[in-house]
Amino acid sequence: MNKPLPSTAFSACPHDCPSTCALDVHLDEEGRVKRLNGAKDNGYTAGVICAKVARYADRLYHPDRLKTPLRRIGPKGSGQFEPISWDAALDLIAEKFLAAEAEFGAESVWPYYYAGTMGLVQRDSIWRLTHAKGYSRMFGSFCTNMAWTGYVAGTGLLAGPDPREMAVSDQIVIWGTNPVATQVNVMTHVTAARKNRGARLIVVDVYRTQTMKQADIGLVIRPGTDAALACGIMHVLFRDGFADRDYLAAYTDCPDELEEHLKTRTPEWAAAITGLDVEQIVEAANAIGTVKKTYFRLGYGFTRSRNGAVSMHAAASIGAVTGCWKYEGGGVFHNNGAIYKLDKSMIEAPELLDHPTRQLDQSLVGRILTGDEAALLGGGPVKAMIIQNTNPVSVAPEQELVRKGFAREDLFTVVHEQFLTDTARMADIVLPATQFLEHDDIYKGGGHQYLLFGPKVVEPEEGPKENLFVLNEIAKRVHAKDHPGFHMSAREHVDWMMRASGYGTLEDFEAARWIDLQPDFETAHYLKGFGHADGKFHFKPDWGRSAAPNKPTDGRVFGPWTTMPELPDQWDAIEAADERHPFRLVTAPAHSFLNSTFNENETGRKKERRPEAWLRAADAQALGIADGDLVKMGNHRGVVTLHARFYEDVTPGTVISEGIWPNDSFVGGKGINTLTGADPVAPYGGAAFHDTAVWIRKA
Ligand SMILES: Nc1nc2c(c(=O)[nH]1)N[C@H]1C(S)=C(S)[C@@H](COP(=O)(O)OP(=O)(O)OC[C@H]3O[C@@H](n4cnc5c(=O)[nH]c(N)nc54)[C@H](O)[C@@H]3O)O[C@H]1N2
Ligand SMILES: Nc1nc2c(c(=O)[nH]1)N[C@H]1C(S)=C(S)[C@@H](COP(=O)(O)OP(=O)(O)OC[C@H]3O[C@@H](n4cnc5c(=O)[nH]c(N)nc54)[C@H](O)[C@@H]3O)O[C@H]1N2
Ligand code: SF4
Ligand SMILES: [Mo]
Repeated sequence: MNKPLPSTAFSACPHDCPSTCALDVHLDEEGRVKRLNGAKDNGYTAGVICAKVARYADRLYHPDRLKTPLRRIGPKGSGQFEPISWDAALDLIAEKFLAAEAEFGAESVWPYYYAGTMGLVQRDSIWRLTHAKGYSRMFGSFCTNMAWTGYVAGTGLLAGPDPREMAVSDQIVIWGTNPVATQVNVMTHVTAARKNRGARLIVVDVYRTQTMKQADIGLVIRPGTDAALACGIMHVLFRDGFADRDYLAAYTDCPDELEEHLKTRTPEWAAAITGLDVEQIVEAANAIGTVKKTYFRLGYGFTRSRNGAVSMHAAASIGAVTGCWKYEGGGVFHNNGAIYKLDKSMIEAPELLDHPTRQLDQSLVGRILTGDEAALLGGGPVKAMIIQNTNPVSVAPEQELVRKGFAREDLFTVVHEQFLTDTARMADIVLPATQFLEHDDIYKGGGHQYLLFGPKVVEPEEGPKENLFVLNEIAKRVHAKDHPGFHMSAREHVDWMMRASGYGTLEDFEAARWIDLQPDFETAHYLKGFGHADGKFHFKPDWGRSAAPNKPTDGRVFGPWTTMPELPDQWDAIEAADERHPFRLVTAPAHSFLNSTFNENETGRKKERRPEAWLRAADAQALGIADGDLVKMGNHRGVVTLHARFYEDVTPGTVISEGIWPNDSFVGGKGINTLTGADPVAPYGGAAFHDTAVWIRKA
């Protein structure tokens, strides 16, 4: 029989993951999506993607996908909705937004979004509406603030050596990230280096992750003590003659001061803080000191603490002491945000904002919706929201307040979603959203250097609409200031942005699939100077005044920033354990979920089993807790109920809970972020998701 061969389309992964994979999409004879693969000819993706995206057909054709707009008919959060038409939904949204504006001012409307899609058109068009109407702006703080602030404090720029250079490195240090779960492509290049060159792998984490299981040297430290480890390592580097003094003199701001300062930061000092043995610290320092081509891949995880910016800066400083930056396969990489010089003005229309508006902190959504004056920045209440690409009723900290806020009968909430998430369940209007294979967009990689086109591959069913459509339709109905961006398709936006940025046209882009924007070697390795005005790496950042890619526009500085250490040092700002809260909780990512995305998927859910608290048997038994017992875990923010599991590869007093599970998968319906704090981290905000003191007892 002559069966027609399945055809292939291409796209790019839209999810909030540093890998931003180039995808091949395999279609069946009816044009339905079957399976996704990593593009082999993309130098970073190199044919590999994670399992959850490979089986994307499960998500695309999931029976629970939202197909029609819904209007709430029961109490808030009851899950009782009735279908309505798109026109009726959009008209009602406009009516409510206009009413809020008339009574409470335009800033009572708060468009709220995050990176559920990383597509620049679909994710960021919400700014055009925000600017055009003078609605409250959102300060994004869930994810990157401490990491970017800390890295840029040192380098002056959010960019670094080509991530593909990991494959030609002699040693890779994976610090505070779990790439086997969170960005699998790092492991592709690490594995190549190990196979081809016998490269050594060093991993720093707070438990023995799947990544650490592959390491030659695995360092399990106490949460929030990375700067102590970094200082202990740098002490040995100076002491034992591993510091590259020529490099230090040419490329850094105050090497002598640093050396002097580190004299007391001995391995013994660092061991007492981190929980490591002195020998482990010395072994790691010797490894880093003797291998010139060392590539540091610094992640986000270790920065999600109240001292996170300081930890990132301290870890990044190690590379400036050894001078590993000079070598191909060496240097310190975190993210490539700064290499993409994109003109986003058609998408975001910043010129439409003609007066200052407040910038409400995304992570403080619970406090904001419950009327906290400080969080509201002294302004009036939030009365209406449109939410796209994020699930705050699960992922945001201080869930008790978040739930209370979203339960307000006087709050009008629109949630544009693919599934009936915990947040959508709280909405007044739910709008069905397309998935990335059903709309066009453009994506840039954080963990690499490609700009990728992600075209629509399949037609959505009747019902789901793309973000761009929803925003443009609302803009029209709320009489937003007009802008050409409100009248362009996603393809037209991509074409405009490519031309305006000097990267060619959509036509070229579509034919090429992606553009490699890797800067030249000398630039990427800062051999012509670092990003600061003086061209130096700064061991001594001007915390509170330093440049950072993501800080509030009104000059706000947060937390006890005036006590941030001048030079790399352990900073005592974490939520320390005390007698009443003897444990420190880290809410690490689950392999099969991506934040709360994919937790609708049966296969993934089965793999992850259930929400659990992993702690040492001795810690548990001292509380009369047996393996598998149901336990309560709590602090002043709230209490969650989940199962305990004995787990020995953590320091005493540390608890790991993997994954952001749907709230109803917890006994009692309260998710893990009931326990995490929203207080903005010094100096430029961010949420300390892995820095929580808790008590535990048998349920
Ligand atoms: N499978 C999966 N992939 C994901 C995600 C997911 O949830 N699941 N999330 C996506 C998103 S939004 C992001 S931002 C990235 C984040 O990816 P990563 O950069 O990997 O950051 P995290 O996932 O927060 O945490 C990574 C690791 O940091 C460790 N960690 C926590 N506290 C400390 C500490 O104090 N010191 C040290 N040394 N380590 C610590 C955790 O145990 C965890 O193993 O991943 C993306 N990819
Ligand atoms: N306890 C704990 N909490 C955390 C973290 C942690 O490590 N521990 N990590 C934090 C981090 S790093 C982050 S980035 C945040 C992320 O948290 P969120 O930004 O909420 O990300 P997701 O949970 O992935 O939810 C994204 C939602 O967007 C929807 N979506 C995807 N594409 C589209 C689209 O095109 N249009 C529309 N309208 N919707 C779309 C998806 O269906 C999904 O429900 O969570 C934070 N919360
Ligand atoms: S590894 Fe990250 S970017 Fe690649 S397919 Fe998976 S979620 Fe998407
Ligand atoms: Mo994130």
